[in-house]
Amino acid sequence: MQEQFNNVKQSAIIDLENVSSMREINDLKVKYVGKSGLVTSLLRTMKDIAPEMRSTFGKMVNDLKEEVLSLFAQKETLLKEKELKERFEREKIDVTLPGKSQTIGSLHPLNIVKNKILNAFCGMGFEIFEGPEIDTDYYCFQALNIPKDHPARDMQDTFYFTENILLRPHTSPGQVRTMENKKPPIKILSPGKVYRADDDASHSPMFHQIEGLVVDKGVSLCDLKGLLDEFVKIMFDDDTKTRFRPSFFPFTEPSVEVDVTCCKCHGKGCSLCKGTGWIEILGAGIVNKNVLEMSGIDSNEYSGLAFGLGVERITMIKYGISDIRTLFENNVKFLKQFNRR
Ligand code: FA5
Repeated sequence: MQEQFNNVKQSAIIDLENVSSMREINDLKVKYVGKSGLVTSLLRTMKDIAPEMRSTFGKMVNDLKEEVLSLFAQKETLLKEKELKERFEREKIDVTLPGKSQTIGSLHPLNIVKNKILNAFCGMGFEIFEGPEIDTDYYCFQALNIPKDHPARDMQDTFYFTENILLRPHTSPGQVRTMENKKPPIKILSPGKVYRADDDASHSPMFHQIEGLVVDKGVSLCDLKGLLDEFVKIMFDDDTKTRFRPSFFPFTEPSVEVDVTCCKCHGKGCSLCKGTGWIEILGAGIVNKNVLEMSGIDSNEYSGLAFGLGVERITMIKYGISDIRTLFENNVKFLKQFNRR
């Protein structure tokens, strides 16, 4: 009998030597101490044992069971330590390696310049008014003294949805909407996206304009010149020169276009400025009396000045960008140059 017990124990020792995972240990537990396991089966032979020997036999079976379980426990401890060691080895990290640095976003150059322009004018007492990008023929043209079929409509190659609904080709409708809702004195800026069927190195089909409007008693061309000279001084370096050129806009009389010296050639003449040495940044003028009257403002009592500038143009001049399209390609290498943090 003792030999049978020793054999079971010996067999458990040998089996345990060959296991290498917790799953195998669990299988072995079933083999030895499970319901039909080798140790448990010994108890079933109790009926063949002489009654006076039964308690000794029962104790021996229990002792054997405890010994086998203790062998399992020892092996389990060893295996767990081994598995933990292997896991640590697998998941080892070198805490001395440098971390991955986070890329920090920055404002788009157009937003940097737009904010600078808005700040320059807000510092001179202007308020901001934003109008809709999809607007009517009335606000974009008729109320600006450009009747239907007027040749001046060709100045802005407009995208129409219907005969009367269009993508605004300039921010000048902001003038009309403000004058309809506000009594003078008025001093507003109307920034936003505008759309035209234009596409080359200095023209984009979608671009940003900022409209400025001042309406008060006695506003004159001198005020316009002083205001824009001050603005150019704030925006550009001291070497940048300004030029006021007579021009035509149906909504201003007289009208001017303001040019600054070319960023690329500094006035010598190059492909960007088409050999002239100058780049136009804005259109401006004294608000046409018809426009004031159509918006309900007495043109005998009040006069106004207005200007509309292109944010892309000013950005290109400030940063020496020769192709407007680079501003919309979202090339991170290009955009990173403007991250001043
Ligand atoms: C106008 O849009 C007038 N509404 C401006 C104005 C307002 C005049 C108030 C008088 C009084 P113009 O079409 O010239 O004007 O455009 C103004 C500026 O927008 C230009 O000087 C230029 O800087 C910019 N611009 C015009 N077309 C484009 C384009 N396709 N891409 C990028 N910038 C443009």
